[in-house]
Amino acid sequence: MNWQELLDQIQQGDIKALARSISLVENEHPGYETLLQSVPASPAKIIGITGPPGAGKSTLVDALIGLLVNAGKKVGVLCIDPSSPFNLGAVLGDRIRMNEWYTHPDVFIRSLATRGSMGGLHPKIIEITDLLKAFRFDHIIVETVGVGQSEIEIAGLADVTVVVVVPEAGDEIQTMKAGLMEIADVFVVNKSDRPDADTFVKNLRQMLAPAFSKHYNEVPVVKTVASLKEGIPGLLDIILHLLQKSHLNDKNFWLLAERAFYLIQQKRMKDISKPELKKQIETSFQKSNFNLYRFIADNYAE
Ligand SMILES: Nc1nc2c(ncn2[C@@H]2O[C@H](COP(=O)(O)OP(=O)(O)OP(=O)(O)O)[C@@H](O)[C@H]2O)c(=O)[nH]1
Ligand SMILES: [Mg+2]
Repeated sequence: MNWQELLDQIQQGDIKALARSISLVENEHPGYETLLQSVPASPAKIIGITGPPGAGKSTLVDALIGLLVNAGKKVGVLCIDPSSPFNLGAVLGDRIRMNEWYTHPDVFIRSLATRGSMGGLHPKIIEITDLLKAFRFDHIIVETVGVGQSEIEIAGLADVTVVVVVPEAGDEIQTMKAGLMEIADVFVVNKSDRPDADTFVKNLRQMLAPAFSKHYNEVPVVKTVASLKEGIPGLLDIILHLLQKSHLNDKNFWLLAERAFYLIQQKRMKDISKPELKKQIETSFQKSNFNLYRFIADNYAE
């Protein structure tokens, strides 16, 4: 494998080379680290879009792509489907929602199944976004369904995290508070064509108040009707403003630390599997005096 040639092709804007490199990294093709280690630093930022299933994330992304492409930008989009790779529902949904962009030369869209990784995100998500950066996209958007861990993890990946909710989710908002509320840089209340939208926005602002007692004013709440492309320019302005601001504080370094932590964790855990652990424990149990701490000290000493 000539990794340098592949990287050159990616940097020259060869979409096929990009798609191929993603597959190679996904499959951990021998030597793929060489490619990643050669990717030069890039100023491209990651916009994370998360929220409950069906909130209108893909419709919103579709509208954001439209604005960015019109402004002459190149956009890379990753849609992460937390369900099994056999559930094609969400992938098909992305296809339909972003149909217009699948063949556009300035847009690249890829759906990734999480394949039951530890958290909610795709196990190679950091690496794949770095490949998109090598392609010199101006903007990279990552859509994840906010269930379980994924919404927490997206905050460690994205430079700006947009949380999309819908007016009817009144009860849900209480339960997701701990997760989604803390990670949101911007709240989008989509489907604001619904009659109870204003009440919902008011409730959301109130709910944000205790959580962000000091700076809740800093978390904007934007009303949109993604299906009619309403409210999208305002949202994009806020996102771009926040991206710019993230240059100025040390959030950058926290994000890099977060990503490094994740990558180190993956590397260290690489050869450890639960079924294998169970087998070893069973064997060791049959000997005598099983002790979990001694088992670990004996078998997994640093
Ligand atoms: N009424 C209304 N419907 C909307 C709006 N935005 C999206 N929808 C519809 O909501 C449905 C779900 O939209 P998606 O964009 O697929 O939602 P999603 O959050 O990406 O869904 P998943 O990726 O499956 O979690 C679709 O039928 C959209 O047409 C909106 O602002 N108002
Ligand atoms: Mg979607």
